[in-house]
Amino acid sequence: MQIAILAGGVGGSRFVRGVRHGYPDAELTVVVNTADDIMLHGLHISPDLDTMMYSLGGGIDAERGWGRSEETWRTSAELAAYGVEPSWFGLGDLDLATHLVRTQMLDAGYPLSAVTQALCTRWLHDSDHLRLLPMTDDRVETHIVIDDPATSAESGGPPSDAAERRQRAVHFQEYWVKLHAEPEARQVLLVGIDTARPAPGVIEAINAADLVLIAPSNPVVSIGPVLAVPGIGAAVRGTRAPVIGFSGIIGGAPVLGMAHRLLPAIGVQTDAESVGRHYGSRRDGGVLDAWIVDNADAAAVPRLTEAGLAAGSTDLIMSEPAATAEFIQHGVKLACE
Ligand code: GDP
Ligand code: FO1
Ligand code: CA
Repeated sequence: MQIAILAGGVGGSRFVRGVRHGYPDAELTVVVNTADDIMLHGLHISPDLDTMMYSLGGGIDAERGWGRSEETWRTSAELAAYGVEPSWFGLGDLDLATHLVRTQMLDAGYPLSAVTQALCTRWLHDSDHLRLLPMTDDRVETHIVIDDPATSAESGGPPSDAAERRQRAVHFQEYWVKLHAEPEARQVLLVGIDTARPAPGVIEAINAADLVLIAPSNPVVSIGPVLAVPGIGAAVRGTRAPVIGFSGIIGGAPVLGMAHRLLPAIGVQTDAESVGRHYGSRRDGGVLDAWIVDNADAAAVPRLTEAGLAAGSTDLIMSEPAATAEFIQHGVKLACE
């Protein structure tokens, strides 16, 4: 069996570990968001790819959910001592080696997909039957438009009307890590998405899959960019495989992260039903056949069914791979009935 999974970082990797547990013999292809990627200190950093790679390879810091286990921060401290910015993004000493290898290979002309494959040879083995693909080899960056606080400072008070209010776009990492998602997100921009092409193997994996699974990853900044790469959304809409999505929003809030700060900016309420409707039923031009919500959101199931989705509720907490596998199998069964 071949399973294609669309995913982001922390939530995505927990989900993939559940898929691995539930389908030990399947060939898994994980299409990973790269719109969180950022260039810092001349290095190309791919947080979601690295989170996925370290998680599946046993090198993740389990408590943080990102970065390397047994990490140290001496290089970051030295950079700070030189006054080198940005100091708000922590690059661990072990993690830095990954960014150095990636950047060197990219500079030498290898595409990100080939670099990812090379990095993964250390962490994954052929016998894992698990492949990580970046959504694209092209540069795409999520930027968040916020009100520029400098505007009100300059004019000595808050702007009098919306037209006067100046805005600025910050990289998603700046919004999340530096600004802690505190400023209201006015708009989410996927810079570079229009001309991005799916990385080699992505469309083939979706077309050849027996199952396509959409992880409970952030709908705005993880799954959103993957589906927005021209050709990927269409492949998901057109595949012969059932497409099953799992909600990362439980009881009106994300289990972790900042989805509730970003969903309003794309006009979607922070609840499992609204996210399911946002992805939409393939019957009506969306990407889903089935949408699985947590028991806390069971009341939405009849409405989702009416909206053309095979919907069901179950316990969606990814406490350990076995529990995750259980809800994934529940979703697959529901979709295939
Ligand atoms: P990121 O790229 O590191 O932000 O991670 P993802 O985008 O892959 O996943 C983040 C999303 O996973 C958040 O919106 C969370 O609500 C969701 N998530 C995290 N843990 C769980 C869980 O145990 N169950 C469910 N259903 N969703 C979760
Ligand atoms: N998250 C933080 O909150 N602070 C950091 O300093 C930080 C550094 C970092 C370095 C490498 C990496 O792969 C991830 C890192 N993250 C950090 C996590 C990352 O910012 C986000 O959680 C994801 O991009 C959201 O998916
Ligand atoms: Ca991410």
